Parts: sequence; C-alpha cells; structure tokens
Amino acid sequence: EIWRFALEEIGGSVQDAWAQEFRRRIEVLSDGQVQVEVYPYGSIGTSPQLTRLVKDGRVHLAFASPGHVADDIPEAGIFLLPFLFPENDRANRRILADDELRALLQAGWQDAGLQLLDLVPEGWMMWTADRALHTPEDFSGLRMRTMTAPQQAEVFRAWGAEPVPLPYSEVYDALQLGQVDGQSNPVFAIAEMNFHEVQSVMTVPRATRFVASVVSNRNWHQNLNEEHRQWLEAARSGMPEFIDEIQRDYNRRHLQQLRESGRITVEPLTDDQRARFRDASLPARDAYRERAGERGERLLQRVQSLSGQQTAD
Ligand code: 6CS
Repeated sequence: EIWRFALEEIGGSVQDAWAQEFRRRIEVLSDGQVQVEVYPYGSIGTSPQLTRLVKDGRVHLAFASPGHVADDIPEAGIFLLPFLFPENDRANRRILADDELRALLQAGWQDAGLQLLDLVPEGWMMWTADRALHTPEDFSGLRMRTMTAPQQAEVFRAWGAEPVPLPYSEVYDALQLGQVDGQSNPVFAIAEMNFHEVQSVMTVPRATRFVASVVSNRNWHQNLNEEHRQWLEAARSGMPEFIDEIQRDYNRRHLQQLRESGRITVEPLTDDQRARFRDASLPARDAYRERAGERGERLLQRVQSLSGQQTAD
C-alpha cells in the first residue's frame, strides 16, 4: 500500500524533514507494508491545488499552511494574527497541543473535508524588502507579497502595505522583476528559496510564527483499518519535539549563513516598535472574528486565556 504525501516546500525544507521522518517511521512500523511517497513542492501544484488533491483523494496526506488554507477554513486564520501567540516557544507548543484548541480547529478542518493531523511551527516570519520596516509607516506603498488567503492580506493592509497574493513558486521572480517589493517567511525558507538574492533587508518582528498543518483526506482517515490507524498514531507521536529541533537548527544555521553572505542586513525591532505594529494589527483580529464566527471567537479566547493575556483587547 502507498500513502502519497504532498509538500508545500522543496526538498531540504522543514516540511520535507517532517515528511521524511514520518515516511521512515511508517515504513519501520508497518515492516514495509505501507510505503510513503513524498512529493516535494513544485511536482504537483501550488498550496491550494495540493489541498484540492487531498480533498479529491488523489493524495492522502499534505501540508496545508494557514496563509493559504484560511481561504477555505476561516478558523485557520488564527495563526496569521500578529502578536497573539506567546513569544516563548515552550508556551507556544503547549498551546498548540491544547485539546480544546485542537477540537475547535478540527471542526473547521472537517467542515472542509480534511482531517487535521498535526500543527507544525516552522519558525518566526521575517519581513524582507529593500528597506528596513521599523514602523507601519515604512510599509506605506510597499507591494508586499502575501500568501493567497484574504486573511493574510488583511494583516499587511492593516499595516499600510499593498498586499499582492501569490503562490510560493512565483515569489522569487516577482521580487526580481519588481512586481512586488517585499515578502514574509521564516529564515530557512528565505534562504532555500534564495529570496535573499533579490532583497536587501530582513526585519525581525517576532510577530507571527509560520505554523503549518498536516492534513489528510477525511474519508481516508475515517476508513483506515485499526492497524493502519495505530501506525499513523505511533508515527505521529513525538513528532512535535523532533520537528522543533529541526526547525530551530535550520533557522539558526541559515540565519548565520545569510549574515555571513553579506547579501542581506538583519534589522531587529525594539519592543516599542513591536508594540506599534501590534496596535496597528488589531483590525485584523476583528476581521478574523467576522470571518471565523463563533468558533473563531472561541479560538481567540482560548489562545488568549492560555497565553495569560486578557480576553478583551
Ligand atoms: O510563503 C509560502 O507560501 C510558503 N512558505 C513556507 C515557509 N512554506 C509553505 C508556504 O506555502
């Protein structure tokens, strides 16, 4: 038996590391009875196309990141909201594992015909452009490439940028040709997609983490026999710890390499600057409430109460 697994990132990425480890584990657990075929990004489609392939049952498993899939699953937009999740990685991991949070998200994924299997934090999103972005005013008039869900565009619009939604595969050329001025992604992605070749400044806002979801076709998941279900569960267990080390390592190593390459300068934000971005981003929370309805409101409250923040903002 073959399980097909589609990635939104190329070989050597965090998603690839997750999938290769998952493949290895399933093949050991099943003693070779189940083979996992991994399709890196580019081989079968853009993110929305991959989600469609999972829904149609043509691939069994895929990564679906909120910046794209929130178009389909409004609840997913929670991960696009800046300064919502705690800065501390361990606290963040605890929240992502929370049963109530998972149940609320699962309901959203299931409405779309998908089973949410895991949430995978891949590191802080950096902003790259040809200038430092210290204040919302610096975003004024900046054509910022965003992922394709409208909720992702809303955040950058709240900061004064002009969002330009594009698939991941088109970002490098769009930056090079000047069709867009900036983009946002974790360090490892900037490095492996070579965005640093066509951008000169990387701002470090620590506002939003890139958190991808691992999904499967819902019917396929429901109809797994007991043995297969056990292999799937056993393969998944311990993956959050495994991938957390990987993402830290990839992001740290690539940051060092980018610094040494001298191709891009790195600009951290002060706490005061971050506070201004936080305040300016709050309309995106209201837009999230509108889009994700009651479930969205409960998700927001759950994350805020787990983060020890006040529920009213
Ligand atoms: O920017 C994007 O569209 C993509 N970025 C990452 C790090 N993974 C997949 C996603 O589609």
